[in-house]
Amino acid sequence: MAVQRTFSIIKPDATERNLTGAINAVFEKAGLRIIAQRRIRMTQEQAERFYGVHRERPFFGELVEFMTSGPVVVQVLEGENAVAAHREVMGATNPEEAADGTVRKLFAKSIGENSVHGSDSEENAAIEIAQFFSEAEIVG
Ligand code: DAT
Ligand code: MG
Repeated sequence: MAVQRTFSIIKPDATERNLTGAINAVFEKAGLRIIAQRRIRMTQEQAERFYGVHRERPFFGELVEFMTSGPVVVQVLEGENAVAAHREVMGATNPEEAADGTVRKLFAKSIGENSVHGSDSEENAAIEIAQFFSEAEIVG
């Protein structure tokens, strides 16, 4: 096991319901350390670039519209096996399939408005972190 970094977003459905602290508490309880964090309003260009891998999917337009609909909190999390540990504590994409105690089971409204994003690999984590943070902003 190795200490890793992963990229996380608290999505607009969660910031709208004032859940930033509650979600961060779940992350911290899972052993993840918040080593960078900023609240932003994503632009259309940022959201399209960030979710570029899903460009051809039928839900792409709706996804970009949702991610730009309100404030998000972008974060870098650090911990043992952080990528997998974060995905586990986030829960399945569809909250109806998410395990008890996960962020999505606790808070997500639907498969689209599912409260959190987490990188799916260490390689993608590095790419996603670099889209939003400089090394100087990350304090491990
Ligand atoms: P995850 O966020 O669990 O990595 P993903 O990468 O497959 O899931 O999809 C990215 C986001 O796109 C997901 O968090 C919510 C949205 N999404 C995925 N599948 C969807 C669907 N069938 N309908 C609507 N939105 C969807
Ligand atoms: Mg994904």
